[in-house]
Amino acid sequence: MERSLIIVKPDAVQRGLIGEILRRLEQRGLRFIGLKLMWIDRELAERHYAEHRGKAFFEELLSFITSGPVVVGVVEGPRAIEVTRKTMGKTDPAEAEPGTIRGDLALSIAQNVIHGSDSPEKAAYEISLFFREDELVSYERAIDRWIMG
Ligand SMILES: Nc1nc2c(ncn2[C@@H]2O[C@H](COP(=O)(O)OP(=O)(O)OP(=O)(O)O)[C@@H](O)[C@H]2O)c(=O)[nH]1
Ligand SMILES: [Mg+2]
Repeated sequence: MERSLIIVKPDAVQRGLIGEILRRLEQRGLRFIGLKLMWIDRELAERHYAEHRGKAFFEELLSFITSGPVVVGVVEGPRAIEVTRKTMGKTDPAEAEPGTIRGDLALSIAQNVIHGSDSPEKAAYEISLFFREDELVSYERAIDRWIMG
């Protein structure tokens, strides 16, 4: 079982796509064990995107992710990191396949509607940035034996 951090980015919140994006992950079978709406401040944004410090788009990335409220969540499931990334589609929506979140809902690499962790190490780090341990809820759904079996 793996966990991944997802962020419904400010563009998606403004466009009224929170439900649509969460729906796709939920219908894939992933189990939400943490979920909240928040406004990311600059300090948290810098820690979350530390790997991109020094890149040409770093300032633009920080100002975008702090430009409005986001929804952050933790999903759980077998190979949840890879499954989430495949469901999201490629980083540049122009290259993302139709049927993926970005391939259906986005056009611009700077405004690509969703974030998902890209490795188990990053997932653990990102989850700890956004959620306290007591905000994550361990449970099983009755249906899980038909999804995660
Ligand atoms: N403006 C701009 N933003 C970029 C560019 N490349 C990447 N980004 C943004 O930076 C984010 C992080 O880049 P990556 O971590 O490489 O891509 P990713 O893992 O698919 O996306 P995240 O899930 O958001 O981390 C991307 O989601 C984009 O929004 C770029 O060339 N220009
Ligand atoms: Mg990334």
